[in-house]
Amino acid sequence: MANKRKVIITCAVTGAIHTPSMSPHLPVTPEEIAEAGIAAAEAGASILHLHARDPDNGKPTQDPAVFERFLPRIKKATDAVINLTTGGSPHMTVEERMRPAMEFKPELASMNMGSMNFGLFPMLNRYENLKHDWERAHLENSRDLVFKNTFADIEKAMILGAENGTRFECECYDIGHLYNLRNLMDRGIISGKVFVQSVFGILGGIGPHPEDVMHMRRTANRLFGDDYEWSVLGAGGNQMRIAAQAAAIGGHVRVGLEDSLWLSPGKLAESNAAQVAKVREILEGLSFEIATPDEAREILQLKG
Ligand code: KMH
Ligand code: ZN
Repeated sequence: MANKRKVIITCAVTGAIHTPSMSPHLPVTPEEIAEAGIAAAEAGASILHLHARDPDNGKPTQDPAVFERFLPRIKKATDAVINLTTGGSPHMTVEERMRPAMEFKPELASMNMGSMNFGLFPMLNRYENLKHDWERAHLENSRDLVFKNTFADIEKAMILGAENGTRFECECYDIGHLYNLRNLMDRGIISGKVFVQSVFGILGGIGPHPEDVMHMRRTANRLFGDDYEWSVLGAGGNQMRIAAQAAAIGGHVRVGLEDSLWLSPGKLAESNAAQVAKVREILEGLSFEIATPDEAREILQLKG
């Protein structure tokens, strides 16, 4: 008999980690971000996690005016849950990172659950010809970068977001981040069902080994019991493998060019929709059904 559990697919369309020189398919302009988001939703993503980029050089920006150029188009064409980043880029200040969520009051916003090293510099070995100066600095400067998310930062952002009815994709890059979230729950800073997005394979966080995925799941089960929904994202080439493993043990999945530029080893993903279609095929092959946007709203207790 088919397993009737509904799996939520999030698509993270462009992000702030990869840069335009790494793939010609990375959405950069508002038009490209809108088209990519709409196609991903049509392919089966019920949540769209969105960042913006400067249309001229692809550098991440949190300027609400740039979000304004693609959000209405996506909202008109899809009923996908809009999830705006508060992570922005690890190089930005916390205040800068909060601007789009404060302006647009989305159903969901990302919330990074701890400060950490965020090592992007190993990518310098892979990409020698970077078109824009900012791309090299972005990778090089990550040797000495702390992605700052103190308890004060998280509390302030969560309280401000909650006033707007926004709920959070709580991004946990390591086991300690689960304990941070538990502490926020215990102090009433966040309540209701929490949405944990476990991130595997960022240098500075937990690795992508199957044992890491199991450890994350077991710890989250112990800390949160029935009070959470779990999703995973695997960075780079770990994306599909981690999605399949996590789905098999009760997880939802996140794909998209923010997290991986690849469709399979050595083959760039030509679109976000291609990754959504691939993970959908894997999930349906495992006899799972895919959650619609309204089912995702219900599962995650969103304002709708
Ligand atoms: N880029 C990811 C590893 C955020 O937008 O808040 C995590 C992320 C951060 O999605
Ligand atoms: Zn993001």
